[in-house]
Amino acid sequence: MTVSTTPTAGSPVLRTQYQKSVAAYWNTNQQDPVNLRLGEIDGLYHHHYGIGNYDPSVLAGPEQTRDERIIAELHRLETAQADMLLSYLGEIGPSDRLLDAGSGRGGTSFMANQRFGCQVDGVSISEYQVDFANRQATDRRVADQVRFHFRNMLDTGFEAGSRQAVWTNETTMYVDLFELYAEFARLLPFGGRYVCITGCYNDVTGGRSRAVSQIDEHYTCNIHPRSAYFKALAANRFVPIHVIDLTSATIPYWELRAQSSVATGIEDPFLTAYREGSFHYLLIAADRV
Ligand code: GPP
Ligand code: MG
Repeated sequence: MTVSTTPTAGSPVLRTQYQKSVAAYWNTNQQDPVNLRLGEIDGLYHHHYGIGNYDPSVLAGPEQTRDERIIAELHRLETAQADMLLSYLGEIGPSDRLLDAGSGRGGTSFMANQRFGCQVDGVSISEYQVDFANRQATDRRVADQVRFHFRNMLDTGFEAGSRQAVWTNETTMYVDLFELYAEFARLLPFGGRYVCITGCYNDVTGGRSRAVSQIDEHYTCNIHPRSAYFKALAANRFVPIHVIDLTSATIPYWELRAQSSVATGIEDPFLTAYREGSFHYLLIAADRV
């Protein structure tokens, strides 16, 4: 057996039993049509949700092509979510370097490269995802600019101050936020930007609701309270500049997904959690000072 290590630290990529179980989930539960059929549309494979209103005509048109229209619409909303995240990275030039922390099958990384023309590195603790995304990079002829690495976002091994911006697109529920932001503070120079889209539970309504616990169980994750983000950012020299509650913008995506052939069963817990107010879908953009 080989134990892959990060180049600088020499420590194993998967450090804990929990991380091994998360990696096992993403290495094996990968054939869900909710992700593959959407990705096949244009080769952007996302592992995050969507925002914006759906076009109601997708439900009204001819029955035989209805599901196809819904799938294309879900994909459009997921791409809109990634576009919004990227629009908060600030001024990025072709010579800047970006980090996608928890890069999945690479969708947001490829969009960033397209948008800014710069180099992007993605890290994931799933070797399946890293291989998949690197194959996509080759197919898209951007393998010299967009690279995916089997590395831990808590210990990326990249050089200190090497990134103009870092983002997490729905990945922070797998890690300790204090450890994560300590690593990002190392990677970003003064004035660097961090953007996060996440689901977090509502401190005002109390602890994890039943619906939030069901989401945790489904994905083997640990959704953090909203407050944890701001405590961990402040403790690591990050100052929020934008905080946007996207909860109402993501509900239509879940309503549409619930009516599609690619629904996975997690739609009801998301809709319940958002509607009852126990859970928020948040964008946070913060500057490293
Ligand atoms: C999965 O995206 C996203 C997560 C596991 C993070 C959890 C997010 C929260 C907001 C709590 P996916 O595209 O792999 O999920 P699915 O297969 O359900 O579409
Ligand atoms: Mg998905």
